[in-house]
Amino acid sequence: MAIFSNLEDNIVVERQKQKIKPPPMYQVVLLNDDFTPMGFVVMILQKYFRKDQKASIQIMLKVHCEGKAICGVYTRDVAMTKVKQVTTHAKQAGHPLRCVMERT
Ligand code: TYC
Repeated sequence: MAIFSNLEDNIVVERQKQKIKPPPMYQVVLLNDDFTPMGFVVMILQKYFRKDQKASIQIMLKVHCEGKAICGVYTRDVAMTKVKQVTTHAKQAGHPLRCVMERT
């Protein structure tokens, strides 16, 4: 909204084109390795990405077979938090599981 005063001192209110854009989105991606147990990856998908057991197993198997898979798409801060949580949890458990974010 913009408010002007014209030559006759009238108040003129103009509606401006909305400039708000949707936020950039980031996909959180799990990467395959040869050591992290499958059950651990399934647990991670359930705990941090709110997937049910069937979806978690499907995503884990896609990573295992194809090298990577998308776990979810989030705004920047949420995606960064998920990457940190997964990486920290894996490290604490002694697994080399890698999780990264990519701009969509
Ligand atoms: N490839 C692992 C294994 O055979 C399983 C695995 C799946 C590891 C997904 C990481 O993101 C991953 N134990």
